[in-house]
Amino acid sequence: MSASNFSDAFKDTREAKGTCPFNDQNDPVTMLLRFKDVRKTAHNTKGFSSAAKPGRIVVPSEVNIRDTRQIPFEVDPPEHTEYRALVEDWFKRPLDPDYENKLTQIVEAEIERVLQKGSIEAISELSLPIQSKALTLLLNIPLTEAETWISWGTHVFRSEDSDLDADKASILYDYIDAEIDKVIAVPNDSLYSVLLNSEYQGRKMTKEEVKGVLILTFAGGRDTVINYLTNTIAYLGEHPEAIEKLNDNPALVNTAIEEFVRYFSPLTHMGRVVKEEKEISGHVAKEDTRVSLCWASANRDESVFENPNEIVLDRKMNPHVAFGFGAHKCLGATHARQLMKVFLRVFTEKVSTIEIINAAENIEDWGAHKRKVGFNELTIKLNAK
Ligand code: EMZ
Repeated sequence: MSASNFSDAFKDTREAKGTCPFNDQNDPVTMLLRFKDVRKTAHNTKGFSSAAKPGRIVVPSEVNIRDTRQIPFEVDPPEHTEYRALVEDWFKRPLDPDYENKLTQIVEAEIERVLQKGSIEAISELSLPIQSKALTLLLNIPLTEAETWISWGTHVFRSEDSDLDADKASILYDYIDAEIDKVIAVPNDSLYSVLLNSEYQGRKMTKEEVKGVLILTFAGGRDTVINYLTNTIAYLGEHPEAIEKLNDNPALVNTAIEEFVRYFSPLTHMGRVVKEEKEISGHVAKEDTRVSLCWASANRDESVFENPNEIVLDRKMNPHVAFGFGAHKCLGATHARQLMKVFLRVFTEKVSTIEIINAAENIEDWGAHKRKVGFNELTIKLNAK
């Protein structure tokens, strides 16, 4: 089986039924698998809420390891709209040429560094350092801070032995608390300071609210971005002709990144709590139960995407939902897209071929469905141009 093949785990159930149950820590969730149902439900923020107990809309649920509400992610309109407006401009900064240049320098340095080595493990030696260093730009803090985050590993709430690791999570919470206190004492130009000076409903944001935005910023784009980068490397390793095509044709990079993110769908799904009972593809969603919007399944829906299981680098119609849909669509998407673009540009400029030495798949377990989301290990050798 090839490393860069990510099969459609949900195909049969999506076509036959459209939904499937998953028992998550005795708070069952019904996964919605069809593109149409996923979009409609994501759009209906009144009937399907994100403002449940903190952690409950995440699958697996994080209610047992988190009390802080992630903002704006776990808030419904109209409050959501006001929070989102406070952070929207900041999260558009990746479009500034200066930001893009700095990001390019970071990615170049990381790729140069591993080109000097023999074989490398791509997640720990390339994807994780790139994700962490890029995040210093989004937060607008010194690059050296990334070393601490690299030491945390791929996911901030999950570890090798456990899907929900409270001890690991508290490292992040304590770190953010300490950073907030430092910035209160000595204000700077970072996201922390900007948030601490922001006004919500005519009053300053509280420390707890600022922490909520920061937890989301650290957690939301971590394993997702790391998996995206590693999976893309595996694809390029097995499709060397794509390296040349992308390097020769910069415009192709724009459609390719959307296609990779559709195909890999690094975030499998996200939950909602039902506020108004509704029938969806035969499932009666009862009040206060959970449903999940399965982005990964929707992105392979053959009624929307032609040849959904193929990577078509220049795919024209690509209304994927890998970054979510509706009011809650990914706040970090501008940063992620800029990183995806810069990475592909620099990588195809410097690397000629990739040898895949060892690949250990990371398989998510959603009860009846097992889904490959990335790798636990990807050992490779990069050959320079
Ligand atoms: C939450 C989530 C956000 C959650 C867009 O997704 O990402 C997950 O990886 C985290 O565990 O807490 O931030």
